[in-house]
Amino acid sequence: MKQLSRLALLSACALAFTAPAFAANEHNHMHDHGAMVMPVAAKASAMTEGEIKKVDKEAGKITIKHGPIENLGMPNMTMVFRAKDPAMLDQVKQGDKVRFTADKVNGALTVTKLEVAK
Ligand SMILES: [Cu+2]
Repeated sequence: MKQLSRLALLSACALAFTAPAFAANEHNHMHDHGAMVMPVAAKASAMTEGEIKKVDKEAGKITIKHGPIENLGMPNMTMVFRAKDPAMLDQVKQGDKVRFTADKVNGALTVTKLEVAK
């Protein structure tokens, strides 16, 4: 009996630990497999929500009012990013709500993935 209740407690803990990781990754289908194995890494690459403030195709830059970006340790703010791929700038316009991932590429904060939120 003692053994059994201890086992039940352990599985309850495991469940509590696992559930938020799955919930956080529902947005991020690309990383579903990673989430199974490494929840922490998957969480770091979760997409951030934002709104396009300005698109500068000539400079290859994009201004986004964004929510917290966990992998960069950033709070909400409006800032300029470089676009990893110039084609990204054709996908969006001022006022669009987007989801994106950003990272430091050669020292510059760069949008590495961008999609319009539906
Ligand atoms: Cu920022």
